[in-house]
Amino acid sequence: MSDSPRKRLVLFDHDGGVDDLLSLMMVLAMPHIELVGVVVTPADCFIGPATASTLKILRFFNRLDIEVSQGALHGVHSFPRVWRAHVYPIEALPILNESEETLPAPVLETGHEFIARKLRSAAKPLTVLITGPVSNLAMALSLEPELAAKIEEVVWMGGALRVEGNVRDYEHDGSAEWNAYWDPPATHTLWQSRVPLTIFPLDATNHVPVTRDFLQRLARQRRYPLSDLAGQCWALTLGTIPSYEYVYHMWDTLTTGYLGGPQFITFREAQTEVVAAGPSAGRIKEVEEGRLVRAADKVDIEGFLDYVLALLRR
Ligand code: AGV
Ligand code: CA
Repeated sequence: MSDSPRKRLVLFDHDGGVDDLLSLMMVLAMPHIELVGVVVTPADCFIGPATASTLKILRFFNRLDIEVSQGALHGVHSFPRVWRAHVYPIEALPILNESEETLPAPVLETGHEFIARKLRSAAKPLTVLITGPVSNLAMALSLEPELAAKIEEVVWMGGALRVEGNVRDYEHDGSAEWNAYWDPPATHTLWQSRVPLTIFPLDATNHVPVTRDFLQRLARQRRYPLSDLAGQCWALTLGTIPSYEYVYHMWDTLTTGYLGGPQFITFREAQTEVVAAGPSAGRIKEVEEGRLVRAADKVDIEGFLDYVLALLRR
């Protein structure tokens, strides 16, 4: 732990997917990042095992001093239950259960209260990294709009601008990405705020499938406990993928990797709006005069994968 003034302060809100927990490991492994708190949103997970997994990963890094909060807000559209259950085997992995050190309870504040307190009390602006729905931040900002001044940048995995979405649901046209679709009104609310928004839509994350070749390279460095753990997490995703996705992707891990390796990503400016309801609910579409966001677009895939492998060598 260190309070070096040159470290970037990051508040992380994730929703307990395998990809989200891998992102937590990456952020903890980045030397120039100071993680100031973690929120677990009950979206692409069941909250119990997702919170326990989060705490066990913090314990694995010897960072149980970092506070964890549970989100209390629920979106309009539930994630498929089979996806939400992916987190159960993670919590049970032997490598996360070797330690006998007692896990602390999460804080009593709910996710949006916790985010508000962390921003309010921050001595310098925070980066808010979100790899699930944005409900907690949207609520915190609508209750206290002045907190926007305490945010350096919001970095969010979500949206599908010029590519198809990944929602397959009744009465939906497939144009939305799941994190935006879980709570379309919250996504819409965040879009009305003035915080600098950097987004990682499917347009960018489609470039980074988790390939067998990548997993093989990870296996070769298995002697590093973090590589072993990460490899087991990714292995659990095999066989869980709907056919239209073909393979698991580095959705959240690409987004998180940007904090440590921005040079591997190319961005473009996009003017966008959020569809709040109806058959395209949660769609983020480009429109003239829309809300300006910085959208990840292209990825230096080789450079990025090398970086991830290096980060996991510990
Ligand atoms: O839409 C991508 C988001 C990311 O934050 N999540 C997964 C990542 O954590 C939803 C999702 C899309 N396809 C999925 C998802 C799948 N096949 N399994 C689990 N979650
Ligand atoms: Ca996620």
